[in-house]
Amino acid sequence: MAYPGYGGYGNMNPSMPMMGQTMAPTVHGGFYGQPQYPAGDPMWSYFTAVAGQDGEVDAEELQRCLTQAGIHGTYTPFSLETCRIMIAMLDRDHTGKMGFNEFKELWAALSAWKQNFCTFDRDGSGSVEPHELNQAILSMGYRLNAPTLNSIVKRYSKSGRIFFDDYVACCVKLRALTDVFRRRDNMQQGMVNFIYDDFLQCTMAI
Ligand SMILES: [Ca+2]
Ligand SMILES: [Ca+2]
Repeated sequence: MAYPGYGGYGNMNPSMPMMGQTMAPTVHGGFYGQPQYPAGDPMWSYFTAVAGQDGEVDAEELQRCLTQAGIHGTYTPFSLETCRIMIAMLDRDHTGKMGFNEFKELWAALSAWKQNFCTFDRDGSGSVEPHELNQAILSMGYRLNAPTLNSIVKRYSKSGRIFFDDYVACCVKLRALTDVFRRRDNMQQGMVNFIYDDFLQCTMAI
């Protein structure tokens, strides 16, 4: 199956920093042992307050801060399980927690996903229908066939509806697995060779 270039992978937020671009050093000391951040990054002080002493955000801290920030709006706050998925999926440096860049990436993605969800949840009931989840996924730029969309719906729906929490878990996973795949797909043809351990490493973390 041919992909229409990168667009086929769902490049929903092109303005966000991607892996490989110049970003702030990691929380653990940067290059010379001292973290350096762009002066006045409004997220930094918020992040350090959330992260606490260890300088990184774990699932409980993430759940607390997302609930307090009210990102879920009128919807049910995120479950701890979804917060675990968010961390597992966006934990690029494999610390098991979220550093500053990972946190910022999640934050930007969450706002976009919520906006997208709201456009489909017109009556504000907190859930969307399977065909609306399909439309949402396609509107993010992913090109998936019907059987794939069906299996996603089966996995993320409850009594035929998809709730905001599950919707976000679905978006996180789709994005992270697509990133993993895309990074290995040198020819951009939608085809990759995985060795067994590599495949498990990519998918079992979820
Ligand atoms: Ca912490
Ligand atoms: Ca991390």
